Amino acid sequence: MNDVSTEEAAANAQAASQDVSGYAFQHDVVRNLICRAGRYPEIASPQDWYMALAYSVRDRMLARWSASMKVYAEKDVKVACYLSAEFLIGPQLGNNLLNLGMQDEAREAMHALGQDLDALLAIEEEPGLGNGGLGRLAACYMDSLSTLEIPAIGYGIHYEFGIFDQEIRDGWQVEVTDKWLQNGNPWEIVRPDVSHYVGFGGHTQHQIDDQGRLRVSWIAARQVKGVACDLPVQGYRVDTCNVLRLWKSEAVESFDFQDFNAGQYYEAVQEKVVSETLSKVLYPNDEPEAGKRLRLAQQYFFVSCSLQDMLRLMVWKGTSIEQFSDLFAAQLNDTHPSIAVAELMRLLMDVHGLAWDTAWEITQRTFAYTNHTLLPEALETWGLPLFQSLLPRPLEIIYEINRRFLDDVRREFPGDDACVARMSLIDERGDKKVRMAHLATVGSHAVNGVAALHSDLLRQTVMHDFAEMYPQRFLNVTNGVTPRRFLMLSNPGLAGLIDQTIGAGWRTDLTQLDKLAAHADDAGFHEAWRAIRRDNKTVLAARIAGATGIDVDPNALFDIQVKRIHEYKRQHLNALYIISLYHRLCRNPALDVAPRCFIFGGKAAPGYAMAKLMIRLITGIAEVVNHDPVIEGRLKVVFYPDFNVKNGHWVYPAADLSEQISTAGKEASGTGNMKFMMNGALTIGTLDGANVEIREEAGEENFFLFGLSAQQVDELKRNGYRPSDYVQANDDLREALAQIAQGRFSRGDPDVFRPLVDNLLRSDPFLVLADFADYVECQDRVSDAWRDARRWTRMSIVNTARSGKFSSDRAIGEYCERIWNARAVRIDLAQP
Ligand code: 26Q
Repeated sequence: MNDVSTEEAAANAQAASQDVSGYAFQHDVVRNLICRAGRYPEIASPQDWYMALAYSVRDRMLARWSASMKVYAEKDVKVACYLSAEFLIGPQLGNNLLNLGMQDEAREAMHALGQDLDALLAIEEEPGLGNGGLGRLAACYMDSLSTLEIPAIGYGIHYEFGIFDQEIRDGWQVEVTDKWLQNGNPWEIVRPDVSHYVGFGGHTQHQIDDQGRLRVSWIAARQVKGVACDLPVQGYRVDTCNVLRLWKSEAVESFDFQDFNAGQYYEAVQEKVVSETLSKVLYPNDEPEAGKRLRLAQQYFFVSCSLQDMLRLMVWKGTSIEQFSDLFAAQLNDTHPSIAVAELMRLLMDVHGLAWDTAWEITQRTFAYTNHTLLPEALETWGLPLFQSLLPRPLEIIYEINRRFLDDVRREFPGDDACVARMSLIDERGDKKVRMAHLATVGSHAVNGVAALHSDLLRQTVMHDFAEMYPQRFLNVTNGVTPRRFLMLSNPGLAGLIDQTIGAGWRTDLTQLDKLAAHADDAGFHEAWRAIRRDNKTVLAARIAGATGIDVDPNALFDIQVKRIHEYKRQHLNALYIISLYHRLCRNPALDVAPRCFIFGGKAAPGYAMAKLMIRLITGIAEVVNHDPVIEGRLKVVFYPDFNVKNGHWVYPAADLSEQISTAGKEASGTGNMKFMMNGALTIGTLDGANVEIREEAGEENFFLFGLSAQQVDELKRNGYRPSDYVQANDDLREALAQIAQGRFSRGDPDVFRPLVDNLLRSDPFLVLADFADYVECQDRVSDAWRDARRWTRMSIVNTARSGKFSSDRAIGEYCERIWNARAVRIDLAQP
């Protein structure tokens, strides 16, 4: 690292950040416009201005980044590495301005240049490098790591195509390719000099070296090069700037060349295409075909690059290899990176020459594993033939880990062969498979679930044997979300009111929001609270009108369910309630119902037919209800297309009611539930995931609870659940299902929803019908509460006041203390 240039950059950045007039910044923007885009102001397009502004902001971060890297290089620090196949980071410009404390300065500078900052913020394409909760969690955690001044690296994949864009045509979801890179990404720095080679296929050779030790070499059939694309992650109002390092795959030239010499030109080109395909596309979850060869290759590719990168940093720092786990903690975000356990063993032994026992100790000390699901169909496994052909050496290592591990199991549970079979890293029933959750668990010193209930169920069910054997290893870290993006950035009105009321201390310690509770009965505060929330609803209403043409009344109760579409999340339970309410009004048009606007958003996996049908059901209900004169606009139903992080910015602050209605025991945590709560929405929900803790914090009187508990769900299923019993017993439910089946919501076509209705009537795996009556009753309690505006506002304030626990800063604090043994390191730009 070159000290002089770092100091110069730091000095310049300091000078610039001290220039409160904003002139220096304005000057930088123009310089970037001219020097990077080759444009002059008079002809610059909004896109040109956006790029120039983004580069100017990036420059500010790079000064902090290099200052951070210099300290990490020189000091004895521990680096937290977050390994994740997904980072759903959302739009960058607004968040970076917020964290740098430059929002006003940037607004003024752009204004002086004749540009509107909001218009520039609006044209930013969001990098959709994740499916949903798990990817967004990784992004929130990166924000908190930097804000808490923890040295950290996020490692992932630089997908060329992220999650698809969703359009609604004729009521159906249509997937459109995500082209987030088409205008270039001003935030990333591509580093061709930071690259690693990753082998695939081929065979292994075993030899005894001159000291009598077994040495294994893997003669790979192909290699792929991974090139680092770095994104700076700026902490909030601190000088720490960490890095998100995403790997892009490239062909290895020398390999092509060899083939070419042999006259195999087309094979060589093919090889190149395959290599570059590796980081091409993010796989949607819930895809039956997603669990295939390319997905495993992606996982190994990014994991191997990341571990090689950590080893390179270690060697560069001059740390001895035995100290690896003192320098790095590595968190496995679900099993997607769990091949890391075998890969670190391979690198330590085959490349760095360590003995098995030493390598294993380092590996276990380095890794920790976060589980995000109990759904058996979502637990990753890979068939042995596929594994063998793609990763022969890692598979050998897995076999050896398993051999030693099963010896331990036999010592722990003597004579219990069934237990050995259950715990084995290899599932031997039917086609043999590698169980990635078992590999991650055995190779880690800590395994955590993502909410208290989830961690308990993990210990009681899928990880029961492991929890018996290693009770100390299992713990809970309840998820959190970043209050920077999801409160300060997206709800500036509310954030300002909170500042005025309790001071700004909550911005760095979210538990201070509880001071708001003292104002929960203050009439003046109520008025201000309501006015801001109404403004937010007006903004969302305008967005809805723009995207769907549907007019909604900001005075209505905004009842919102936004999340990926899945049967276990039960958007169809919500839909059935809307139908029943609609029928009630049709039967008795004079009924006094509180006006409600039901808003849905979320993507269905392209191959998940039932989820797509659930979207069609919602749009079908909207077509009927929104145009029925009997309703007189009292009910509105909206499917807001293309729900993503950016749209979330308008949605969460505008919600009165947050729908968290999954079948108890199925939603590991949920994080949307926390975003809604922070912004003052009340929750209607089951005792599932983090809802349990949300209710504990908010107080049961400020939470609308319904439905079977996880234990009751279990019992009902064990005793033989018969959905038809519930239909028999409930006229409204029968009527609602009959209307769907008759084609009332499918333009008269009775065939459209047949699979959905049949599924509910015959098996209803997620107990929609069993929970229906209680849900309706609970929704009626919601309506009653809403009629009493003072009561509702009080509950809304209390929800925000009690949301402090759900900051990702609290969660990251727990990971640092209980799992990573990582500490804050102060970065001071003024003292390079
Ligand atoms: C697996 C194999 C092949 C292709 C894709 C996948 C895949 C990709 C993403 C499987 C699952 C995911 C994402 C899962 C996810 O988002 N889980 C959610 O994680 C949140 C953060 O902990 C929790 O709050 C949610 O409850 C949980 O559903």
